[in-house]
Amino acid sequence: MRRLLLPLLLALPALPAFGCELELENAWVRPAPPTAKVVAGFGRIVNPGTVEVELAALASPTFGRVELHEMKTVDGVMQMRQIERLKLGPGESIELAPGGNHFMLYDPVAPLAEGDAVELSMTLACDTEIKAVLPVAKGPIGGSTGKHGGDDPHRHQP
Ligand SMILES: [Cu+2]
Repeated sequence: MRRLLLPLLLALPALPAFGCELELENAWVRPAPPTAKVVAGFGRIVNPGTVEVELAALASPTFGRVELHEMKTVDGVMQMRQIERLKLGPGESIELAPGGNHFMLYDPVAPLAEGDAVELSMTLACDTEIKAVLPVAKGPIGGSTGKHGGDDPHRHQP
């Protein structure tokens, strides 16, 4: 085993920031009543690169604060908790969907209506900033969202 160890260590140089990026796919923000102090956003965060990427911060010019949340069952009760620093290895992704992980957007500066767009920036630990625009819609746009197929075709819940 010792003979194998050395070549392995040599094959792991300090990884440069090259290829450090995240993509946000099929993202959308759920419409909310004008009085809502918080709205939720969904989509899929993908690491298309060749290095591990760490999401350090989220922000939006039209919200006071943005967090990434996960749903956890604690003592039989569903609770949401902040994912402080999401890490995705090369090729990994995380799904944000109703009933599960989500963006939590606090304190909108103006009411959101369907058809609006929300700017979101993701700051990575490698000092890269990724900007995305999320449509305000009742479901992911560009997916197979049929108007007659009910409100939410994406039911991942058992
Ligand atoms: Cu939340």
